Amino acid sequence: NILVTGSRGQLGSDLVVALQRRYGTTHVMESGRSPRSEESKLFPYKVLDVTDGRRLEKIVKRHQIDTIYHLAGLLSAKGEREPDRCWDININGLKNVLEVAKSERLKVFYPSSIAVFGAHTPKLDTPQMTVTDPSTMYGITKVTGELLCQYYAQRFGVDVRSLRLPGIISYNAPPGGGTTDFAVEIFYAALQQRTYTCFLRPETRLPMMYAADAVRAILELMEADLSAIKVRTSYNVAAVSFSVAELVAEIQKHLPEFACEYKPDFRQAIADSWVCTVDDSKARADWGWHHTYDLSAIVSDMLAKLESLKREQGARKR
Ligand code: VAH
Repeated sequence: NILVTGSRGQLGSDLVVALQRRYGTTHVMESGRSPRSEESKLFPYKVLDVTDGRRLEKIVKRHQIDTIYHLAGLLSAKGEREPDRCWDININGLKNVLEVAKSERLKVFYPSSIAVFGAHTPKLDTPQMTVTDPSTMYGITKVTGELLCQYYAQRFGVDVRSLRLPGIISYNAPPGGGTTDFAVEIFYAALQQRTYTCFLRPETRLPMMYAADAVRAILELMEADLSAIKVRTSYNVAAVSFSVAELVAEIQKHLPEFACEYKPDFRQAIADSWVCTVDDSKARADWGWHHTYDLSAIVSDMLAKLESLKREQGARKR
């Protein structure tokens, strides 16, 4: 059986659906810090704070868990507001997962991030092996997390696999507390108010990925032959890189009246400390990674999906 921590987050919401489709609903146990909502009572769910290692171990043993997708964590912007909590959840939570993986012989997925990069990392075509000198607490926990994963893999033989994910664009659940959140918020704003105030400057360029691609990357990494996995810190994976202005222009192709204003805040410095494009040739060579959604495909699909969600909600109300 599979356990997903932080299953109701932005990535978890999409990953859980894919896991349920692949392995069957009853084999996917979701977990998070808050009690589940009424509508989802049909699916296995446990209240779990990942910093509680004892409870985690109990759940793993009682439900014969063999694989954990460990998505619980605090993102970059929130992490800057609450650095102590960010360290506690991101590091002690991961340590608990790795400990139980070691004793119960579990397989683990760990999401790292392009937030591991920093001021001295090459900004273009960032290599797999490069300087990782993050300036945020979130980035520091991700670098530490990658090294912890590699340590548990090499020292104790834990099969833990990881991706350095870029910003994720998705429509099932809103993002919470990240610096790349603008790339999701902008779609809701474009459809509802036809205007958006962005907290980053127009020329800010970041690596991004559509959730469908991110979910497939995770599944393919986890299903790859053990012998194919050569990187035990975390694989660079890339899809698209675009500036905020380019995203706005692409949305305007569908909604010409849409306008974006810019009011950069503290998140600008975070975005500026990251990279623009990532070299993911190692992931492509080792286990066949490839992306499918480019910017125009992401924008058309996002707008279509959000429109149809709105129609469904409207129909339900009536
Ligand atoms: C954040 N979405 O904005 C995350 C991410 C690439 C950055 O890890 O904090």
